[in-house]
Amino acid sequence: MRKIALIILPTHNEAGNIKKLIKRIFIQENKIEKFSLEILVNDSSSVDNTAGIVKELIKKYPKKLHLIETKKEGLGKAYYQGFLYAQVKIKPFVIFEMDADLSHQPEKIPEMLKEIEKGADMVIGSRYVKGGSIPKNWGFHRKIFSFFGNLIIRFGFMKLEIHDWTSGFRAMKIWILNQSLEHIKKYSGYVFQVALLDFALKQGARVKEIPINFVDREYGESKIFFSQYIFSTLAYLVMFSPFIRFSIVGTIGFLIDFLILTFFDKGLQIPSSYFWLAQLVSAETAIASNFLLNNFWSFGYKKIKKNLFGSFLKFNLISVGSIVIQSVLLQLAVSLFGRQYWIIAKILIIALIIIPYSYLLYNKVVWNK
Ligand SMILES: Nc1nc2c(ncn2[C@@H]2O[C@H](COP(=O)(O)OP(=O)(O)O)[C@@H](O)[C@H]2O)c(=O)[nH]1
Ligand SMILES: [Mg+2]
Repeated sequence: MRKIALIILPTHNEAGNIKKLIKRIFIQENKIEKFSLEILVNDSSSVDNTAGIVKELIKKYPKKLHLIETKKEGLGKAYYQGFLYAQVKIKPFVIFEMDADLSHQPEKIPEMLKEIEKGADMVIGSRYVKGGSIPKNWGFHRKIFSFFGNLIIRFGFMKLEIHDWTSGFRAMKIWILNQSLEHIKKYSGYVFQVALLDFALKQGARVKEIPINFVDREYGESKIFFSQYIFSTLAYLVMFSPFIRFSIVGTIGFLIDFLILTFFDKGLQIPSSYFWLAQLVSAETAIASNFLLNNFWSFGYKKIKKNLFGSFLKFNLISVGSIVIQSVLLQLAVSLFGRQYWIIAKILIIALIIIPYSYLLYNKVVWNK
């Protein structure tokens, strides 16, 4: 028996595109061995008879073409409703997200399914890998937003290996959706694409990108609102990026270290010869606080439960490593450029070396789920 691969097409006024697209999708079945294709159109408040055209086509493909009609509440909401319907009524093995304006080429569907067969949990049709592209005639601001938006997200999540976070052409195994529906429910606009991919990665999904050439729509117009998109994406990053949380935790650690040392100095007025001990206590308290906050918050999605102490020791070693690196580099900088530059040198060393060093090692050695 062939498994079902369901393509969800959200539509809002796509009368000029939908018929052509559905035909082109079903033709792909000839090139696919292991799956049968079905389509679910979620049409929201179209006034150009998009739903009427789909209803006509259902007569031709009664078992394979489905339609739901909903209120227009944004792309994320439209997919969410489609996923729910699919989960209950269609039970596919793979679900595709795809724009209905012919920007995404149905001819890529067989290749994406091949990657699923080879073991990927999610396949992204990517505009930003070798061989992929965005339309040449896109306005300057749209190119900039799309390109830099992706770059910021890649660095924000420190997941450089994924190039196209906002692509709306994806195939994924149903388990990803079963697990992430609760999480993505809150995101109605385009940021939902970012939320879904972020969540899938945190669940351990194997993600594969294949190049696509994104074609500009011929009929109708784009419904994207850039300002809203940018704002919600940044808000999502601040809330969920482990890297940004890790940076906040680091700042808190710095303040703790500083406050405790000040307390020893001004509050307890310890003798000067005991400063080393005070520094030891304050640094270790900061390290412990960093460890706990990272475990329960920054890396909460891969929290360590067993052998917490062993992990804390590793965490300490990495922290000691960062102090040693700082000492060596600061000494080097002072002897090369002169001692008047030590503050700038220290800031640069922390930003360019210590933060990436510790983030990487914490991920690889301590929280290495
Ligand atoms: N059901 C539904 N579909 C939508 C909504 N907003 C956009 N779409 C569809 O989502 C797809 C992508 O939208 P589009 O405006 O082309 O975005 P762009 O390609 O990023 O400019 C198209 O198939 C639209 O018809 C919505 O609120 N509800
Ligand atoms: Mg489009």
